[in-house]
Amino acid sequence: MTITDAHTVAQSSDDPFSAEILQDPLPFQERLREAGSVVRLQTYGVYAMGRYDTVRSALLDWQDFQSAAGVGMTDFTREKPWRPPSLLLEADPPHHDAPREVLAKILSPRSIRELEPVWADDAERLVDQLIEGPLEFDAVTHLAEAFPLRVFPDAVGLPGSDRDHLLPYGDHLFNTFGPENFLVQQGAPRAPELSAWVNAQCSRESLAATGFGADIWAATDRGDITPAQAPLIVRSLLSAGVDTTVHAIGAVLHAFATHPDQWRALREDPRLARRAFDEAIRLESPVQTFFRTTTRDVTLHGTTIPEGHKILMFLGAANRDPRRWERPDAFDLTRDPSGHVGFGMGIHQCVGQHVARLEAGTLVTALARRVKTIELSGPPSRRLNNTLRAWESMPVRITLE
Ligand code: HEM
Ligand code: OVM
Repeated sequence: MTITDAHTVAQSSDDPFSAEILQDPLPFQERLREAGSVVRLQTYGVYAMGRYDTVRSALLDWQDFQSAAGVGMTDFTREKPWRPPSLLLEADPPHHDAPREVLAKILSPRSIRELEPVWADDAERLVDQLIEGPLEFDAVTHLAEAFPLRVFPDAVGLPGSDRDHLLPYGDHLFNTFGPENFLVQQGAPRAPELSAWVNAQCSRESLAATGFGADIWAATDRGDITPAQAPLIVRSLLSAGVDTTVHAIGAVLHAFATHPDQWRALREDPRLARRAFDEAIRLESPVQTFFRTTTRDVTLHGTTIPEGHKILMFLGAANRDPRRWERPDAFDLTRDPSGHVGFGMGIHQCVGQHVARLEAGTLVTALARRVKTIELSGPPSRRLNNTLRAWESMPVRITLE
């Protein structure tokens, strides 16, 4: 990484989508923050930012940094996207407004309150089931995947038993926000089949009479959105709602398994469950990156990003920026993690964040009731993904009260 003067842009020859950096992105992220506010990635000819202030400002500035050209590396104004663009994630105002308003209402804290007792009960039953078996198990399959796959498709109103298709679909989708590298190539053969399956779940007829899916279709009856928009908005839930929470729950479980003092603190004060989840999101940033595209020449701290260029925002780097966070690498339940950008910021800030917090909150609370200690019983392994910071497996051992 060379740092050049203020009139030319800092450059980096690192490839953040290489297997080596995806395996452990933290050293690269530090180099990125240190190199400057805006750094050009020579491998791809795109710009990158990793400092908290810069990432936060860019997220808030949707006028200069648009999403409609795609939030991956592909520029939708030059290249055809692999699937029709999302009406939320890959849209700008005014098109973004109506879908966002509809979904924000359906997923608001108030609307999802009725799910709390249901999910709390589901979480207790999952934990009860689990602790009847061996007390050494894989926390990815048995908890991080099992719980979201049990509760979220039900809440959307998906019928059927093939809900496990959601995981490889999401894995591939999040890979496609990066370059067309080995990870995209690995996922490509199954993509048409998985995509067709997901699209088929989005019609009014395939969805249950109640649930988030039905709520989205009901908004067409009121004229809040058009019937052509509804299936794509349901698709957003199925795209963004599963792998994210799986790896976020993985993150909080890993944090507790490696910080026994924090687990004890949680058990003493179970109200800390939600703070623990946000602190784990800050620390791990399960969604590591998103791109924007400049709508004009934008000058930041002396560096001009020309119009029509892609900028890669490192949420993960911003969430560990020592300029913003004290002891950024510590998992610390006495800290206030609010203001982290793990859910984004501004008009695209995660519309599903209350759902995610409810899922994790009910699961962590159920675990804290029964589980006295949780520790790694072997080395966990990463699942590489161009966007997600994910676990493939996490062997743990628990002891009970
Ligand atoms: C947007 C992260 C869970 C649905 C976002 C964004 C981030 C994010 C960073 C901002 C994208 C941008 O600025 O371009 C996460 C994380 C989750 C999570 C870390 C889990 C802990 C969920 C869930 C749902 C969901 C459970 C659905 C129920 C969405 C949608 C958007 C979004 C539809 C697009 C919103 C818009 O563009 O207006 N999420 N998400 N997410 N998220 Fe989440
Ligand atoms: C969508 C979508 C897909 C992936 C992620 C996301 C994190 C949204 O289709 O709207 O937000």
